[in-house]
Amino acid sequence: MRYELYYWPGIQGRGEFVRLTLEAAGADYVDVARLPRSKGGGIPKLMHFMEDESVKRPPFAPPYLKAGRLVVGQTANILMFLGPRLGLVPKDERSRLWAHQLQLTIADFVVEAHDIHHPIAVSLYYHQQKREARRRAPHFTGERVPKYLDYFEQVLARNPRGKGHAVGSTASYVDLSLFQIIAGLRYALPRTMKRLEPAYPRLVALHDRVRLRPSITAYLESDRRIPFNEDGIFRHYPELDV
Ligand SMILES: N[C@@H](CCC(=O)N[C@@H](CS)C(=O)NCC(=O)O)C(=O)O
Repeated sequence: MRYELYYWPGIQGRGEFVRLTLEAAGADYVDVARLPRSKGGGIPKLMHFMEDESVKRPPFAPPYLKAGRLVVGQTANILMFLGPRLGLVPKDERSRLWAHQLQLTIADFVVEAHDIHHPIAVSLYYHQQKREARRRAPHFTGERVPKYLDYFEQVLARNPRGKGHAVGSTASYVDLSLFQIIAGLRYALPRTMKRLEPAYPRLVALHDRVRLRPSITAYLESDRRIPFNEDGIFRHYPELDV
């Protein structure tokens, strides 16, 4: 199966949770919008599934994944689809539901991480909502980041199968997403993370283990990994790192 990932070509964004999963498994995939138009890629190709009336089950927003004739949208839904196929979630139903529950919680966190720099409207630039962003920032860094990280640290601590995984005794797509959360927060909020990280040894160790998976190390060093930047979800605005 050759998977087609459809996501904005210039950012890690939500697409990165899918890229990490495909890369960790060594799956055969194309990052369609990153291909040149001459090779069937680009933004028009991305827009097609959302805008063309011939598409009967259109996704609302990227990322979405095409697998044969199936088009799956919503990050957590894509990962729920890919997990069993790529061996990145345990097979039993309870574990799959738990993984999905954790991934939906990660999706909630991603919204909040985005809204720190876009507290008023997605359609406005950061500089048009800077005042409100500065007002929101200490609530995010002081209340919400610790609340979510406390939760995920507890999830790791309480996993009865232990061994530093979020779900069961083997690596899952949730581990990969937690890696991305820590990496993104370190980029966006280095001062906050320096202050907070000592309280989260399990999350930091999980991040390090994921980074050292040979397939992930190779991916992070390749040009398939788009660097963090100020167009994505995790943006480094020092004035918000309070
Ligand atoms: N809940 C969806 C959110 C998708 C989403 O917000 N995608 C962003 C890019 S990361 C987008 O292009 N949104 C366009 C819009 O909301 O109008 C998911 O997790 O996949």
